[in-house]
Amino acid sequence: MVKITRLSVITLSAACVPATTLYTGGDTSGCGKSHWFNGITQYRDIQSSGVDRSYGIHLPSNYDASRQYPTILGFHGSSSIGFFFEVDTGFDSEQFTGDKIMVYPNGLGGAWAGANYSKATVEQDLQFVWDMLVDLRQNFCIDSARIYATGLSIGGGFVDTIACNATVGGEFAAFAPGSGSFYTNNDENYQECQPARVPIPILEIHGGADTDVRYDGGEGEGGIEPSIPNWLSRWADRNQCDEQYQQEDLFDNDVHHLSWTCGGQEGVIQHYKTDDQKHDWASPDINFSQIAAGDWPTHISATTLITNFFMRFKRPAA
Ligand SMILES: *[C@@H]1O[C@H](CO)[C@@H](O)[C@H](O)[C@H]1NC(C)=O
Ligand SMILES: *[C@@H]1O[C@H](CO)[C@@H](O)[C@H](O)[C@H]1NC(C)=O
Ligand SMILES: CC(=O)N[C@H]1CO[C@H](CO)[C@@H](O)[C@@H]1O
Repeated sequence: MVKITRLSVITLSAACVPATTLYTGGDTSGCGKSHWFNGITQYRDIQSSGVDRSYGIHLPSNYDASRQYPTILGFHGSSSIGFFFEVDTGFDSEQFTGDKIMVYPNGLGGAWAGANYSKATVEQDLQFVWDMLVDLRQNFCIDSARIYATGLSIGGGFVDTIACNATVGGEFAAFAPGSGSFYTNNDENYQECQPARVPIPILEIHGGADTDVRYDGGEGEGGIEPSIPNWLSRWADRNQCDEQYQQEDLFDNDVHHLSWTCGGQEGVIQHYKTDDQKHDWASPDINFSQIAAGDWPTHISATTLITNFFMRFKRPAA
């Protein structure tokens, strides 16, 4: 918190100086390189931990190689690929990312590390994220203060795994799992999760009717999962948030929005519980993840909420 000692001087300058100094350390060697087929997803192959990996990248249709763009990585659910996450979420549409770079990594064996069925180890997948960030910065014009991660199901769980690793997670400004299955960092006293800084902005959206990754936790397909309230309270502890969160009940009490104030900053941790939603991506327009889960559209759009959440946060300088 800024302690105001000389009111007249400080209030004048406060209006034009950002509250925190932003990170400017990211490699910008990819700026100035032009690309073909902007506005259409392209695929890139990289080697990571000696294995062939790939990801899709969607540039704005009017991509300007001299402008640094916010960049969102979207991690798909299990038995899937980046393409399906792209279609289910609609992140590529102009209203969400007309002015951003979208990245859709592909997991080994259609999944991400953390579950007992995962093909990659946590170390391998974290290394892949690191190597992908290097490749992105060397080839595209990335704003390193505005890199974000979202994901669905095990992809959401892996977003949490990234957030808990100081080195790799430290590269990101904010995180947002959807219907996350949180298989990692569930050690007894929760000491394994070591985020890069306090606070780490994080938003989770979860269906109360999710029978795959149950709101109350327990045995999941790939291991034991914490209850969502437990997972949230752990992040509230790590982020040194006020104990009491704000809750608003929306849409005739079908949707519950929880918000934590951390270090005086409102809404650093946020959560939406949609009572009727099953295991899928929350959206008012039906998508394939809802059809696969035998579900219907819901009141809220995870894509809108997550995009708006991300845009509030930038990575501070170390
Ligand atoms: C983060 O992940 C990398 C890659 O797996 C690993 O080498 C490193 O030890 C991890 N760092 C921390 C602080 O856990
Ligand atoms: C993975 O964990 C779940 C939940 O504990 C269990 O039901 C399943 O049998 C395990 N699968 C494997 C391959 O170990
Ligand atoms: C297949 C399909 O209709 N997908 C939709 C799922 O929801 C997103 C976001 O609301 C839409 O953009 C997709 O078109």
